[in-house]
Amino acid sequence: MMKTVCLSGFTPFGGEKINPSYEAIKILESDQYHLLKLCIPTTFENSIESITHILKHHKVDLVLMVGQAGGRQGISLERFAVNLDDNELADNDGVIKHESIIEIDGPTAYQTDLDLKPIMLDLMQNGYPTKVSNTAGTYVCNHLMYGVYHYIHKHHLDTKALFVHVPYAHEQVKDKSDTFSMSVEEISNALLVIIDAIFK
Ligand code: PCA
Repeated sequence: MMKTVCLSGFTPFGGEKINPSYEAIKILESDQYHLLKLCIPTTFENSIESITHILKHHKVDLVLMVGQAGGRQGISLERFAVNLDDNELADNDGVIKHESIIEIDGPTAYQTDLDLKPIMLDLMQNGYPTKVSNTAGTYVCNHLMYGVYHYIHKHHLDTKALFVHVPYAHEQVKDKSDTFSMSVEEISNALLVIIDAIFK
């Protein structure tokens, strides 16, 4: 049976014109997987629901959530989501959250069940610099990751989930000196390597 993969990226935020997370998903094609692609607004409100709505109506084997982490020097595989929104940067609704709990009845953190090391090794073998990250931050990406893990846990779903942060795309760093970037094509290929590694 063909696996169903829900792929989510975000809209641009923080003054950027593009978000490489969604640009990479847009061009990702595969005849091996059934892909459900989502572009999620970079807002605290309703971001989680964009994915839980899909999980309610489809049997999804993997949710691969992707976000931009400008300044990071490669792909980051996120290990933890914490039950906290806390950021100086407003979301795209203009909302700033300070020390705000995401799920009142949720644990302090969720940890991915996936073994991240083999995924990292496959990415490195394909030439993509990769790290396992122990924090997805406390902005909208962590918010989405936490909410989706909470939903999967609460509903005992047999759905794998991973959050991946990707660096800036080349076109975003033209006015930034000494900032790491990858092409959208490379990021897209790296996402496919991740999906293959998870189902290996
Ligand atoms: N990155 C932000 C939110 C949207 C995105 O692509 C983050 O890391 O929280």
